[in-house]
Amino acid sequence: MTALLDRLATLARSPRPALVAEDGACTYEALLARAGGVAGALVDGGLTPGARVALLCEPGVAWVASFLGVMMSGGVAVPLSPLHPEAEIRALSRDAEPSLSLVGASLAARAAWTGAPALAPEALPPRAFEPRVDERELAMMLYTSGTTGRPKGALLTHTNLSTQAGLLADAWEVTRDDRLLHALPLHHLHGISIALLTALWAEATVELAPRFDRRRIWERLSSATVWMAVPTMYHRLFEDLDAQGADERRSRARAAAGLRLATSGSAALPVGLAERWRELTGAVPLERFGMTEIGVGAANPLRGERRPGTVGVPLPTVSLRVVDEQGGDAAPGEPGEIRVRGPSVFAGYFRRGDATAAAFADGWFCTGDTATLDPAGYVKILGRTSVDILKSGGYKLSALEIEEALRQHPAIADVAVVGVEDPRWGERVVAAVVRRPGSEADLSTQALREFAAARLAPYKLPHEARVVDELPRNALGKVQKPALRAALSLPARG
Ligand code: MCA
Ligand code: AMP
Repeated sequence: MTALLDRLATLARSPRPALVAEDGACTYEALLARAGGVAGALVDGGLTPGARVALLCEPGVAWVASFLGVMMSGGVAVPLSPLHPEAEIRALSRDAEPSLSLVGASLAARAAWTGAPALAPEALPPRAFEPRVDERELAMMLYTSGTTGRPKGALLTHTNLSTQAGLLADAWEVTRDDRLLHALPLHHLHGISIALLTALWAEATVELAPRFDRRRIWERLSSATVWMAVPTMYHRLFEDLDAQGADERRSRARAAAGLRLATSGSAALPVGLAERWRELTGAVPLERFGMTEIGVGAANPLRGERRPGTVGVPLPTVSLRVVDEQGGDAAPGEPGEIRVRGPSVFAGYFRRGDATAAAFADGWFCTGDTATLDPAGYVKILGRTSVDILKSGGYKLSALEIEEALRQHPAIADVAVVGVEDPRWGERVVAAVVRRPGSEADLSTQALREFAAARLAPYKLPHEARVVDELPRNALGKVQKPALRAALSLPARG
């Protein structure tokens, strides 16, 4: 058995509230019976251990029961997003080759996109199910964008997920008395493992918001003890707060100050935002650094000194180095690449032995993040080594993937995508396009967003499109993105 499933098995009779969501509320007992129903149906449906199961549901009880059910069945959950258009779901499903899919009733019309026989989780009768799964087996595959045009499937084992949930529940002292307000998407590690599984590990209650709705989050904060977010969410909450009258602002400040813990991750939290949160609540958000492939690597302490502008110190069991260009440990204060090793580090990329091999050096996972370590061990992230990886609103985006989608446009002869610093999104996506000679098509930002929306999730669409005569290229034909930025009068990257 696995540590996480073991713990959940002990909660199979727990009357405590597990979830409060749009599609209902349930106790741990009810949640685990529903998850057992999913696991049983998958096994009855012929699922073999290690086979992939696509998961396409709105956030809610059905999503969580489906996810836990796949884990219990010995299958590998592949969470897809209702935000993704048909072309993206089809492309990810072609890569994942799921044996079965679990598609929520409200999304039934999309079941065929997964290319697998679909079960509706709401229709499966609850039942007791005893998992027979080993820690070393795969539990989940998450698609993550990278330095290639196509997202890669990152494979996480039961050990990875158990370790991550246990580490964070300990570090953040999460208990059954906590209530986590959860508004993160459920197709990335932050929403799934860092937030949801950490809370379930501790028998806490999770309020799953159907989406991030600023007004609603302010309303619901007063009944929560824990809030986990990306920096853009803090920015959005302040935008909404600033639009309120004095009385409302005071009442919201009281609600936020009542939280036991507010965390920030997935992208750099600007120091100004952290300070505004401190003015409002008395404490800066607890900022931590994570990655799909490693879970949370470093975090500021719950009780000790939180240093704004840093992501804190490595968590227990996480070995973290900052490595200089010569491959040795960088001196304190000197920049280098963050490399990580330990039981939370993933098992590799699905059917991409080449990419997996390239991601490790001597057993250490190479994050592609540049950072310094100070003498007290605090990690300060300076940026990413690749110009082709952007972070917008906490989502990792591949410039190459967006370029590929825009290149399908008949009037676009050439295209390059760059990220530009932005107070709301962290980075804003700017596409420079070269018009095909003789074409008269509309290449405005709006027109290109509409064109690309059929191929890409809305959060990957360019915020801005600029038509240029040509792209600066070097002798090998590679686009010079720093020169392009300068030509567009865009600021250099941080
Ligand atoms: C929404 N839009 C975006 C983004 N989000 N555009 C660019 N980047 C985005 N991130 C688009 C919408 O489609 C819409 O377009 C317009 O912007 C305004 O949308 P709105 O609904 O107002 O946005 P929002 O709901 O406020 O969305 C912001 C958000 C969302 C809630 C912050 O981006 C989000 O959920 N981000 C979380 C990502 C995340 O979980 N990352 C974790 C990766 P239109 O106007 O055309 O309709 S895991 C990770 O990084 C590691 C493990 C870690 O350390 O955590
Ligand atoms: P993802 O691949 O979506 O899991 O995103 C992981 C990446 O998010 C990391 O490699 C970092 O570049 C970035 N990231 C996560 N947390 C932070 C943080 N607190 N500060 C800066 N960057 C972060």
